Amino acid sequence: MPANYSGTWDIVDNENFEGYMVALGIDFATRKIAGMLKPQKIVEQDGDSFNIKTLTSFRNYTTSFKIGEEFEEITKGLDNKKCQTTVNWDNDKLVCVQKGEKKNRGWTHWMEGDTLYLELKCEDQICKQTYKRTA
Ligand code: YOG
Repeated sequence: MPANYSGTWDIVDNENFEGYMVALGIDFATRKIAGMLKPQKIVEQDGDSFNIKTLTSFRNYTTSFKIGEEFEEITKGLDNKKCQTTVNWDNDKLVCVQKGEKKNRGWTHWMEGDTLYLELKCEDQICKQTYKRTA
């Protein structure tokens, strides 16, 4: 049985989001707005099938995937790039690789009780986010 990430999660910590956004090539004005946001994640999971919504007052972003199946991800409303994306289990961690223009791009999720962790990486930057379950 894989871990179940389903739930509603609110951000409580966001370390080096600025560096991650710079690495993605996000312009200054957009970074200033984005840096103020308090994203909420809504995860719907059925076994190896996922729908992850990242919701904010500025923009929303949704991705759907099945574990181990590469798909074309368009990061619409983020840096607007095309990636060949694959998400795999590493024990109970979710490990995403986003192949595309940017080197070393991807993210990892893991859970400890009612805390959800997310590390986002791009090139030499790592952003560390922490979320608490609210539903
Ligand atoms: O999540 O890949 O949970 O997709 C990363 C924002 C700000 C837009 C959000 C809107 C990167 C302007 C998605 C922020 C910054 C700044 C919320 C993170 C880019 C543009 C939509 C992500 C995964 C894992 C699932």
